[in-house]
Amino acid sequence: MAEYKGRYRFSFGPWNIDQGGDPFGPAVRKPELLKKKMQVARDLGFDGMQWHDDDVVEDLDKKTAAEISKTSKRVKKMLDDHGLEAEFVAPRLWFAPETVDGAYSNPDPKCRRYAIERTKKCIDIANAIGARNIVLWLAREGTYIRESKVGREGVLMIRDAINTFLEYDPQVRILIEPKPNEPVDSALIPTIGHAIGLSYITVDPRRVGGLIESAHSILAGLDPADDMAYALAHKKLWSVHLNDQGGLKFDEDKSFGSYNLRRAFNQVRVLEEASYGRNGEWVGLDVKAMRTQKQAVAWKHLRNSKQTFMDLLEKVRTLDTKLEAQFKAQRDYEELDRYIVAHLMGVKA
Ligand code: GLO
Ligand code: MG
Repeated sequence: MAEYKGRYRFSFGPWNIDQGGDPFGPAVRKPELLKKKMQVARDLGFDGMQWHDDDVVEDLDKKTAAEISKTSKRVKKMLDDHGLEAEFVAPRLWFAPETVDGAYSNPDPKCRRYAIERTKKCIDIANAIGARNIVLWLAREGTYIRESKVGREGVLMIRDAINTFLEYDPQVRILIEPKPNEPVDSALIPTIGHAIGLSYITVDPRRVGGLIESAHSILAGLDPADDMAYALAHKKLWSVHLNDQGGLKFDEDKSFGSYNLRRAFNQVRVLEEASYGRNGEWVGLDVKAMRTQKQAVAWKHLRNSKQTFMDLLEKVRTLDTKLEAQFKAQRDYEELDRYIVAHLMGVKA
């Protein structure tokens, strides 16, 4: 067991208190003001918030540099007033007409230029609200049909874009959030292994790392705890989006641990044992309220996810690792299996 018993810092983004719309039905809740979302964060004991560039500056594409700076400062002040920090800003590169067929890997050079300029604005916003990290969720960097693009070229275009950002701001750190599909059929950077591989072919690999979302690993058929372990081995797990997922479905963003408690336990364990957080890493909760949830209580998924993390942390810290070592030495994995299940249920093995 690691000797570091750090305090975990939690964050979520404004999109995690949403209106409940889905591809088959409209919004079922009214939008909440940013101020209200910050109050929820503060009241639930979160330490920070995550941002899309246009969560900070609405209609970003239409704003001048002076307007961007002024609005960012206002949001920074709101954060300060609520005692919250900004963890990262992510460019929203999946909404504009220029990003219909991808952002950095769009076959049209004009569209690629748009994506790069938009990301530079995102970096400026991050600096203005006190975040050193930007997150690239590469939503549309991929294909709907394999023959539509040359995969190798697409990967190198993404690398070139990342190099541009590393050179644009010598301090910025770039966290790639991989996802295998949705909205595209097939992503160019589908897993953390791809993201880390990509980091090594940039001009400054020390400033390119990863953010792992549980659901995205599961959608790739992988175990999120193993994905986290892989990134930790490379010293490149710089943030997480904990949530849960009922198998290979759409990206459900369920509350952490709500579907598979043991899988959640192993994620907390891998983080704890690697002293995650010691270098300032955050625990982000990328969870959504169920569509059935009424307006007034559409924040409980955040409270519950954080509480489940803390409860599982207690389970990690009270695990009898001597007993576990004995089972391992005897190669009695059936006994180990039952011990873990019993420990999670709080019953005798
Ligand atoms: C979608 C992603 C998305 C990102 C967010 C920040 O599947 O999880 O919510 O986390 O845009 O980059
Ligand atoms: Mg996410």
